[in-house]
Amino acid sequence: MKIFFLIIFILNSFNNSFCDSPESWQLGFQDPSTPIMEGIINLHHDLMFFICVISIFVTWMLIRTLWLFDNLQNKIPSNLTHGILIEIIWTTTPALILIIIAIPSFSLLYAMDEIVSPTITIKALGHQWYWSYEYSDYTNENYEPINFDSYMIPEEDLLQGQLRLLEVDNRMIIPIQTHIRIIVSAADVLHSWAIPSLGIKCDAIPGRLNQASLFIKREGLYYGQCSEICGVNHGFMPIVIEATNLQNYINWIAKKFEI
Ligand SMILES: [Cu+2]
Repeated sequence: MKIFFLIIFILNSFNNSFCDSPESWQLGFQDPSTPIMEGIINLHHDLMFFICVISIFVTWMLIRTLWLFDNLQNKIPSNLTHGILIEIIWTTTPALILIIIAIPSFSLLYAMDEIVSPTITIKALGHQWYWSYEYSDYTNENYEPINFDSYMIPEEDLLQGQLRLLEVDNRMIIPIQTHIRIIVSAADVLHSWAIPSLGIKCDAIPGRLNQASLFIKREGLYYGQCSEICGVNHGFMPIVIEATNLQNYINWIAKKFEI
């Protein structure tokens, strides 16, 4: 059995494909594709260190207290009611830990809000129950922007290898290594535009424009889902982003205008 797991482990370490969609029994994060998602994962790992240390310390204290609260274990009980030193320690230590946690947390929060002069602006609009995308930077001779709807592919139409409840008919295509601004809104009710690998979760609110910035580092297919309960088909309005190189992106844009 051990050898079996060892073989799986070795084979896995040779696997250089990325996890950009949910997997069965997955417990960890999907692989990051933006600097923001890398930051989120790093912050999670930093916090996990403090969580482990505090949990172990508190458990040890609880067990020790229960064990010693007994006249057989502890013949002469302590009659201490006040202690300045211990009060200082148990006030300053948690405060210090909170400050240590706050610094990377706030820097990540502000980094998420930063919009670095975007090259492309794309609008993502939530509907009951699909997403539509508008590339307002490019217009045809009638000043109409590129605009298309993105519906989930029903289970019976899926091709071999396609992901159930995650595949769409028209993917949102964007170039890699480019600063992109996403403007998120909704046409009817609340939705939320969320893609785990990109570290984005942006509420889509009717009558309001929310913005998020994107800088995708590698090519790939990124899968996300609506993350604000929006009605019966909430679970059937996935998001698929195809990140490709600049030339492919330009060809795709050009093709949109040929039709
Ligand atoms: Cu929804």
